[in-house]
Amino acid sequence: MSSRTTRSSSDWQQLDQRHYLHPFSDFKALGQQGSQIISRAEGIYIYDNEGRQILDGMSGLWCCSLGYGQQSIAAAVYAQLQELPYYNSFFQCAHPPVIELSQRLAEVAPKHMNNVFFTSSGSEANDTCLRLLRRYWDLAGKPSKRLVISRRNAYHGSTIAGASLGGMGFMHQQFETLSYVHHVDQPYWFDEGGDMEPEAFGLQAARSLELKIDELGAENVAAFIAEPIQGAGGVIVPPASYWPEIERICRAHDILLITDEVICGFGRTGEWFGADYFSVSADLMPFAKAVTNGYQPLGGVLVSDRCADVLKTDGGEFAHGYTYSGHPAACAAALATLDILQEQNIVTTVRDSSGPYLQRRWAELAEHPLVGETRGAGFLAALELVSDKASRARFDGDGSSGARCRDNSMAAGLVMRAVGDTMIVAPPLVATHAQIDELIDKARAALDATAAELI
Ligand code: PXG
Repeated sequence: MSSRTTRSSSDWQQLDQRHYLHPFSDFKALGQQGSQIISRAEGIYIYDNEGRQILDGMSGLWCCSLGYGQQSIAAAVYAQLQELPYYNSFFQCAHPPVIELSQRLAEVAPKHMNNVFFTSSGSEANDTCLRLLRRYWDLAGKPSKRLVISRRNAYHGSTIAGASLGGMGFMHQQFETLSYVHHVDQPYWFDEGGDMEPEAFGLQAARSLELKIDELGAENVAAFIAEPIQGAGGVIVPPASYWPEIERICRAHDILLITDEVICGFGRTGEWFGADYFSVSADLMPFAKAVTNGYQPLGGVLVSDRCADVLKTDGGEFAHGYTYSGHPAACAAALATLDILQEQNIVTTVRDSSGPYLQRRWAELAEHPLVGETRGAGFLAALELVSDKASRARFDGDGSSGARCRDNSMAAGLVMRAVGDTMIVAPPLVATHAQIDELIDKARAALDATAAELI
């Protein structure tokens, strides 16, 4: 065993505090508290440095959909590293794994999407969308279409473009956002729907897009971008009225529709993509995360024939690309991931069996005194912590109840994430019914412990 795995947790914590700047962290608070050291993982469980087993209710960070210990993915990466560890696709070159993966992705994508541009992350995929949009509308003879509309409380990554497209105010405060990105309402009925019926609220939220298009002028708007189900924003499943109206508005005003599939893609909803789940037709679909089961950093953009035909036939260089666009080892990981998803019928199992089971069991938590609503789709689920069910009132409104519940959940042996006072899970798609029962038992234990502290 290497020295890397034999240090004590406190040694790791001290070194960590001294040298490592964590993503999205309050460095000072983390330094005082010490980070939790996760040392290994197997199946749907992670293990901390003391060997304690924790059910990973978040699939890593929404990416390890097939769980851990998938030997065929590891082996495919290793074999690829030996055969051709790196070569680029610039200067008229290509290599077998990137070509094969492009074809395999076209197979699982909606029929009208047959081309793909690769990146190494979801953020870069969204940057790529902005570059594709501009190029497309220039070539299509409508160069004034340059504005992009997104939503409040969206998450589209943390590069300047990704974070500008995102609608997180606390992120916007820390940098200069892109001036050509605008934000409209989100379809978050529980927090913002007031006395409206969910379906009427869904229509109203969708129509905030049309109002914004009217304000900006359709001739100036390139695209609307949205997560089919907001993930980091709190697993916000829109009312059924929302997506058909969004699609109608985009088509009526000739505005391209981008569904950000970074979380919803590759079976998370029980369909291959979130756009399939809501039966909407997107023009661009950025993806990342579960495409490699999180085993290698890979993202990309699936491009509709409408856009690809213009880019390919109207010619000229698309001046965009990354050193690691289509990295062979990342492509090998994605191919092995697709093999498992397809050979083991994971997506249809989530749609027909394990997804409905998770949703049924999760909905039982709605009876808990702290829970104002449960919701979900496929292997995504959320619940709202409230002090009063009828009025949907929060305890403190500062997210502290959520943080307590998250800590109690970890103590109960379950990774459950808090987004403010919304608790969310996105467990590995391979979880069995018995493991779903275990997740529910642990979530209930976390709620009970939180209730004991709050009530
Ligand atoms: N789009 C969506 C919808 C995402 O959820 C990104 C783009 C960016 O992907 P990269 O690979 O650049 O991180 C994401 C990422 C959270 C959390 O706290 C969610 C993400 C990332 C980090 C934290 O839920 N999603």
